[in-house]
Amino acid sequence: MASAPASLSHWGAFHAQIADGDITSVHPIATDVDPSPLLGNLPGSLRHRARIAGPAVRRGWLDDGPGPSSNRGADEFVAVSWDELTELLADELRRVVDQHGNEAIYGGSYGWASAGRFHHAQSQVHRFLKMLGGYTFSRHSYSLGATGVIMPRVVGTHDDLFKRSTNWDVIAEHTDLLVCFGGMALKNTAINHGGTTAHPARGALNRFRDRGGQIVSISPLRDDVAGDCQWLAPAPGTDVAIMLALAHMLATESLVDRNFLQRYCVGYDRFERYLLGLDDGAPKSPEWAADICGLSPATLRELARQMAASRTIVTVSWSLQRIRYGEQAPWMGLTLAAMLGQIGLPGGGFGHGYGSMNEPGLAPTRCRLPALPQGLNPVRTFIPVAAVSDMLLHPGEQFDFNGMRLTYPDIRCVYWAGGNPFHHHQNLPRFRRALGRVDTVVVHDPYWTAMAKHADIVVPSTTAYERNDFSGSRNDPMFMAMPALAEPYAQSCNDYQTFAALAQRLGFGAEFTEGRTEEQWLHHMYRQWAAGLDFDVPTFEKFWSAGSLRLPVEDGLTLLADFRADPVAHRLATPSGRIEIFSETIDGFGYADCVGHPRWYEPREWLSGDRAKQYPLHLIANQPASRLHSQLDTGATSQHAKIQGREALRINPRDAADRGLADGDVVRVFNDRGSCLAGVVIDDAVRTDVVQLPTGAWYDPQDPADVNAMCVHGNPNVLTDDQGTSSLAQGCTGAHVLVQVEKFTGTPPPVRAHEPPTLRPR
Ligand SMILES: Nc1nc2c(c(=O)[nH]1)N[C@H]1C(S)=C(S)[C@@H](COP(=O)(O)OP(=O)(O)OC[C@H]3O[C@@H](n4cnc5c(=O)[nH]c(N)nc54)[C@H](O)[C@@H]3O)O[C@H]1N2
Ligand SMILES: Nc1nc2c(c(=O)[nH]1)N[C@H]1C(S)=C(S)[C@@H](COP(=O)(O)OP(=O)(O)OC[C@H]3O[C@@H](n4cnc5c(=O)[nH]c(N)nc54)[C@H](O)[C@@H]3O)O[C@H]1N2
Ligand SMILES: [Mo]
Repeated sequence: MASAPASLSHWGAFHAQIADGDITSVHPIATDVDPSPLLGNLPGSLRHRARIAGPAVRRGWLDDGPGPSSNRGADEFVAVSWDELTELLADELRRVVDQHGNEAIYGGSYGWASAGRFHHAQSQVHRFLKMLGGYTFSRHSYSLGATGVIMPRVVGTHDDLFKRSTNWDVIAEHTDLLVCFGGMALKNTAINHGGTTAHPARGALNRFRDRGGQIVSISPLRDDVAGDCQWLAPAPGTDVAIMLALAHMLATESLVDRNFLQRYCVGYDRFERYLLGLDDGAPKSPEWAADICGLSPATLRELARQMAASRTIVTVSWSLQRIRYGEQAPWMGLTLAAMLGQIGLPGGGFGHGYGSMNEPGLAPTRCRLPALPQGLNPVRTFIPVAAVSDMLLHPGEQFDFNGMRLTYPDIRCVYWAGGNPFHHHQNLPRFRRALGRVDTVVVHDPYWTAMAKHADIVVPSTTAYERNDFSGSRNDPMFMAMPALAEPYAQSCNDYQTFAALAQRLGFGAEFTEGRTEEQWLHHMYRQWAAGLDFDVPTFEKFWSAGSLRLPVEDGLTLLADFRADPVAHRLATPSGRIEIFSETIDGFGYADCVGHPRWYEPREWLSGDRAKQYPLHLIANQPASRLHSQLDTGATSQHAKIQGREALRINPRDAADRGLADGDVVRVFNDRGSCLAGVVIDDAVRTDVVQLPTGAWYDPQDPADVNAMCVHGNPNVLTDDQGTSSLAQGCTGAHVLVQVEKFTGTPPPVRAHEPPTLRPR
């Protein structure tokens, strides 16, 4: 057994023990004071039976050729050689381009894949498809679909809200009160995009509390904040009404900082008319909000006064914008913070995503990171990322997005590398129907995920631990080498090699590889990067043998402190240069579902609506504590959290008793879109009328041939609504859905999610 040098994952840096080509155990690096339990998913992951051993083609596609098929996900596969795969795939790409044009390839390919700057699957697939002549692309993310559109319009940026957020140390030292809409879930601070090497959030919150700091957590789950806090559990999806009531209190009790609004914002007057109900006759008072959210007017009043009397940060989790009308919560949170007038003061103001990612609160590096050159996409057609089923089902139809009227292209080939739509997309029965319409689905993945099982052409990728790479994140001082820990599994190949072979066959091999091997690319990217820095870094060879490199960071940041200090020199990138509480631009779009100022909209999936009469439980489909999305669902940490092999559904004791449920039962969770099985955990940390079923259990249809089949494993996306946040952002709304839950009687069907499909020799 060999102990390998340190490597990096999205959820932490670690040393691994390796035996027989697999990771046998992992130990966090010594400097990580609060390592993530997600590391426990790595042992056994490299040789797991769910790995894709070699190239494979769906039987029906091989026999009948490209074309729409309802058999995706139910067919068997045929093993082919790499040569055959390359030929088939290159010919099919050529056919689609020749017959339908490059626009007919959807290379949205959204997903997190693995940490690593060179082998980053999305960078590889996008570079390749650009050189092929282009592809229909996607904009924004499932993470921040609404924020990514609304916040640049009203505060001039979305990235800087995270990258240049108020530092944890500043919060620990200066903040008195954290008012956390969506809580501040430490489970989510396990991870960061490019990898993460330290987890400072818990320690910072401990120091904050030791200084007397207080947390008010507004969330349906008590354990969204670890340790002491005031827990308020309103009806999910009503945060904007609560924020409005707090704003109403500030406005009517002369607690608004009008100097701040005057100097740094535009449009407060227009918003205040709405707030006070001058036009609609409905003041957004604590009484008004109480009817919506279920918190008492007294609680709201007291909170508003406490906020005005303290050094306060209003934080909004990312989950609050992953629901219908998701643009409103971050915009209204910012507006509330602006009314308090503390934006830009140490320990005061606004935060977005503390407890959503190990990024807000961490100091940004002073430099960019090495990157694979991407080139330009000759095709200009795109969709907002979560509109994928709409696009596939409605070619030629028009839709609204961010002030534009766009048309869905006619997609013939869907190309995915590094993501899992059967994890991330909503209404999976609908998505399966959408996938059935195209000629060809190509998937690169190391594992037989549901997306791979629904593909026509399956390309076995290596994992991050079977190749050399390096990685880092923009809010992490450590840039890490990621040396291969094991040989590639079976016939799996780096995505780079696959694209290089395809490019070769398609006639742009030299352009794609620039004549470099993996090793030469790492050297080249590092040197290019080093040459552009204004400080010295070691040679590549020295960096590689040291295993890591510490980058300079900007400590002690306060969000928008520079803007506060000088709003002219540091004007925001909004039309007015200021915070736009009223946006003329958005108002000018004329959307009914997102007007010129933040406001309350009644959603369909909520406890006080008509739909709740049939489906009376509000399901929170949040990020799993036991893994990253669907990744390494086979691992020990993920498996230990399952009940009878199914994803755990948490339910309040009262709601469980009403349904005669006991801990460990299997339940059917359903609505009119679909159903899944889950295992019961009864827990009073969950608000009444709410159930929680995290995302990430691999989709496992009881009858793979039936698009409407029940998922026997507990994937909540068979239930969620596939609708955008609004005409403005069209973001993902998967965080919430109404359901009913009943005890499942009889023998539950076996879970086959992690079993490979039937694979025949050629
Ligand atoms: N209902 C609901 N749905 C949601 C959410 C929610 O809150 N509620 N959250 C949404 C959010 S925020 C997100 S970000 C998405 C996440 O959705 P995804 O990012 O699509 O989910 P992952 O499971 O991370 O998928 C990554 C895939 O890449 C594969 N992979 C890893 N390394 C490599 C590699 O080197 N090459 C290739 N080719 N593949 C590789 C992994 O095996 C895995 O299958 O889910 C969204 N979906
Ligand atoms: N362990 C782990 N960490 C992760 C991920 C993962 O898969 N696993 N995924 C990462 C990714 S890609 C992203 S984008 C972030 C996402 O970060 P978030 O979107 O913030 O994460 P969630 O866990 O979906 O939601 C956080 C909490 O919001 C609360 N909440 C939900 N709805 C409401 C509501 O209507 N009102 C209020 N007040 N609270 C509500 C829920 O109780 C939930 O636990 O997480 C990242 N961190
Ligand atoms: Mo995300």
